[in-house]
Order: sequence, then C-alpha cells, then structure tokens
Amino acid sequence: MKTLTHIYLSLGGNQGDTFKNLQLAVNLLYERVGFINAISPVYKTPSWGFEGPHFLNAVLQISTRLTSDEVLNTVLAIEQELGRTRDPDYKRAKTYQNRPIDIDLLFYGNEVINTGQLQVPHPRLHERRFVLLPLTDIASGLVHPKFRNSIKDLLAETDDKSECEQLTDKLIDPGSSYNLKKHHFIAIEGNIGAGKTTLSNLIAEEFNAKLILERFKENPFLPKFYEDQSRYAFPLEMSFLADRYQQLLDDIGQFDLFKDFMIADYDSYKSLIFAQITLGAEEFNLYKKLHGMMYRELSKPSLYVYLYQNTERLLQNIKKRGREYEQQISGDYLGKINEGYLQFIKTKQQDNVRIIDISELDFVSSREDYIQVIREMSKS
Ligand code: PH2
Ligand code: MG
Ligand code: MG
Repeated sequence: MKTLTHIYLSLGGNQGDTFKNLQLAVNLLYERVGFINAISPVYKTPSWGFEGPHFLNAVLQISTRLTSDEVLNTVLAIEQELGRTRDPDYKRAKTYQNRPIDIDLLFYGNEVINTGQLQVPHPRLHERRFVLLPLTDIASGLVHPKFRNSIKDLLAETDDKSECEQLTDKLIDPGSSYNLKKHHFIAIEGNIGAGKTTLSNLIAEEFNAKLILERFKENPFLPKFYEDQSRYAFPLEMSFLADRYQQLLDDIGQFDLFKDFMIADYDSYKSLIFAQITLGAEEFNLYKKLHGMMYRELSKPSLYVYLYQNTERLLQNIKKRGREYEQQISGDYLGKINEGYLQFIKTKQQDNVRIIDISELDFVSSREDYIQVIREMSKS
C-alpha cells in the first residue's frame, strides 16, 4: 500500500450557494482523496484577476495515498459533479470565469511537479491573498519547496493587498462523525486472509491509534502445522496462546500517551476458536483450561469487529499475498473457522460486536468502501 502524503488544496467559488458547494467539495474530497487534518476558516474575497462576484475561499490539508495525477483527476471529477463547466474557449481567452467550485492542488508533499497538466506547487499561490491567508491559518510555518520561504513570509511579502474577510461559519470535517475514539481498545477479527491487518493499519493511521499486530511470522510451528496437522496442532496452539497472552499483556499495559486508543488485528479468544477446530477433544479440554486462566487476566476490547469474507475471496487473498505455507489451506478449513467465529460471537454480549460483511467491498483500493466499514464500526 502506498504511504500517506500530506497535500494542501485550495477551494473557491463565486456562483450559486458557494458555502454549500465548499462543504460538498470537502465531503467528496474526504470520501475519495483522503482524511482531513486541517480545514481553514472560510474567507470572503474579491475576485482576483477578473471582474466578477466575490468568492468564498478556504484551504485544506489532507493525507492521501493517491498519486498527484490521481489527485488531479479526482479533483476534476468532483468539480464537474458540483456543476463546474469549462468554457472550451477558456484557455484561448486567457481570462478567468465565474465558477461554482474550483479545487486547486497547492502542494503535494514537498514535491516539485511540472508536467503538461499539473504544476505543483501551484505557480501563482504566492500572488494570491485568497490562498495565503487561509493557508497561514493552518500552515504558517510550511516552507515552499521552490522559494524556500515560509507561508507566513509569503503572506507578509505578497503584492496582493485585496481585502479579505473571515466568516464565522465553519466548514465541517465529515470524518469527525465517526467516533471510534470513544473506544479504549478495538479488536479486528476475521478469517485468514480477510484483511484484518490491512484494516487495522489504515484505521491506526487515520485515527491516531496504537497498533497491535499479531506476531504470527515468528511462530515456528505454523509452516509445520500446515504440513502435518495432527502432529503439530497442540504445540502450535500452545505457542499462539503464550505469544498472544504475552503480547496483549505487554502492549495493552503500556498505553501510549500520544495515541487516542488501541487497535489490534486479533482478539485473545482467537486461540480458542482455532484450537476447537484443530485439536482433538482431550487436548482441547486441557487447552481450554489454560486459555481460561490467561483470558481472565487480559483487558477485553470495547469493540469487537468480525470481518466476514466469503471463502472464494479469502482463497484469492491468500494466493495474492503468497505466503508459501498458507497455499494449501482449503476452502473447507476456512468454512470451519468462519463457523467457529460465528458460534463464538453468538455467546458474546452483542452491543460491542459488529459483524461487517465485506464480501462486496474492497477497502484496500477504494476509500469509499473503507469509509463504509468505518461507518458500520461507528454505529451505536
Ligand atoms: N480563483 C481564480 C481567479 N480569481 N479570486 C478569488 N477571490 N478567489 C479565487 O478562488 C479565484 C479568484 C482562478 O482559479
Ligand atoms: Mg484556481
Ligand atoms: Mg482550478
């Protein structure tokens, strides 16, 4: 997965219900480009470079996984959806036009980009008070990668003296409606290959959570187990139990003051669900006793999420991630694990469990699908 890049976008418009258009643009950018770190106040600004009604302008900082070209294309599509039409003679006429919404990419990380269709940093931002003023509100110390000046210096030095007025009405970050932060500890569960780790990573980054990932790679019994199940099931399940217990005790105990909550890509009950399938009856009874003793000591997640994925797509995902020892996992085995989870979930207190059907979603490549999952998790 591509890493996050901080970008700055300038929003403006001078036609129709401009404030509403700005808010709709913010909503669509959140859904398609990335999560919002800062929104400036909105300014009422005189039209710059041409005669026309006054504008409303604002600036956003967003974290995105899109490339700069993808950002550009997404932004153009959003402008169009919000009613922007471009006069075909516009480039030739070389004059600005009234518009319901304009979204410009100001900065993409600290990259300098000069392609036919995209220039970053925006080549005229330093000449525009309607950009520098809101940008100073959220990024006064940001250094322009070409001029090497900070934004607040660019504002102090700009020739544009137009009178801009700050509005009291604020734009709203749609992400603020998803209240995962009210939880102390969230566990993401699901079958092998459901995407638990990926989802946990995405959420940890967006919601500033401490990430707890299962250290499965270090389990020496796992490859052996897939070769000879009956021989290695017990030591495998025992070592998982010991590792998970140790890790959860350590990680949950050391709460990171700079994080808002914790998210784990497993729950400590996982061991029992797998053991029930892989162990014989006597071994399982012994195992259950040990598990019970350890389980009591651990703090429980306040939200337990089960990602339901169909067997066919689980098999596809397992194939795609290509861990050699996982390749002989059968659909039959995955079916049993899913059944084991559902049986377990039935015994849990239902108000802190969410079963999310992701069989029609792709939260890795579609941010809109990812937000759908977040929405389900936030339902109270
Ligand atoms: N955008 C322009 C041209 N002039 N003037 C104001 N006040 N605000 C704008 O967003 C704006 C402008 C070209 O994109
Ligand atoms: Mg513009
Ligand atoms: Mg533009």
